Amino acid sequence: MNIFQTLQDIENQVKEELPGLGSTAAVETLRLRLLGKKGELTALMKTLGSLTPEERPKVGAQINQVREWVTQRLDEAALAMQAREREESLRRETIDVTEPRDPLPVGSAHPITLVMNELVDCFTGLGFEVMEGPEVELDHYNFELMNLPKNHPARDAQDTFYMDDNIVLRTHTSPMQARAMLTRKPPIRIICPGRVYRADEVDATHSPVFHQMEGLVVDEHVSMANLRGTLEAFAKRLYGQDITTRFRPSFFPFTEPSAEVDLTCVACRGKGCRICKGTGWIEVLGSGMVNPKVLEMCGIDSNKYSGFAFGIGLERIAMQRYGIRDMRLLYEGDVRLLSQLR
Ligand code: 2NL
Repeated sequence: MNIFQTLQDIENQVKEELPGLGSTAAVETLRLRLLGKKGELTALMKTLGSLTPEERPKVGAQINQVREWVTQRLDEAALAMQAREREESLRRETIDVTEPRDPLPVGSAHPITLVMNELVDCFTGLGFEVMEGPEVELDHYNFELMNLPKNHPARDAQDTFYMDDNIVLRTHTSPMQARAMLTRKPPIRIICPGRVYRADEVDATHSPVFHQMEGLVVDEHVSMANLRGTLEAFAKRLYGQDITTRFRPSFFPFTEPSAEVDLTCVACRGKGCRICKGTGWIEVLGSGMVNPKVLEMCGIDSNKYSGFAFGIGLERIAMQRYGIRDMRLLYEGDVRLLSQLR
């Protein structure tokens, strides 16, 4: 076949096919077909050997010219197509960062945390300071300093998780208050909220892990009247002005005298209902004047200073507040329940 005809044919192929090619990959396929090792132009070059020495330079120049022309056309096309492909992919992959996403489910604090925060607000508003401490405690702080010596029968009332002879999971937050008395000088006004542990079987009203908030005031001339006034203010602040307190004699080794404190039933405001079993009162906390023995063991002169203390169970308040009859519901983490209590 005529070489010039073939060259013309190659030029025509480029002119016809190039405009219709849709991708850089198609351009490269055409490049391979014409200029590759087994390409048409490469094949033509190989035929130069069969020409006469006079023809050879002229035909060789012609082939080179066409090859350069083809190379240029293909390069141009490839470049234009790359730019277009890039633009397209940018458009296709654009993310609209202003587009509203699916709503995230909103979490909330646990009922125990809500109650704890509320009580903390009440007491910090009355001038108390929050102190927190370890949940693993020395027997000395948890029991000895609270007037519960080893072999004292009252220890049995607080079934204790012993780590070893001297280390326990705290059965109340009192050890932190003992630290406060040991390290500070009166006036002391603190609350100690936190997790406490007792080796109880799980049932509707018991859990081996629960929460407590204790309060302690130590100063000169602190009296039972101050205790009652403080708890009255707390009750009214928490539940409203019509709520009051009722003190009943009780016993704790760490306070003397001691009192159980009832609040007006919040459900019936004192009229008597199922929740307060018709009495109009709900038992909410334990309290008393700090036993002078406890003051002395904690390095405070009981002739100069006196104090009051109280302990509030947070689970009980949360259960009353949210009408939960079974304590276990507070620990199961069932979102269907928790999402209703905010
Ligand atoms: C209850 C009773 C109470 C205390 C806790 C206390 C702490 C110190 C000294 C004296 Cl450092 N007392 N704490 C006093 C009376 C009662 O808790 O029923 N809690 C749920």
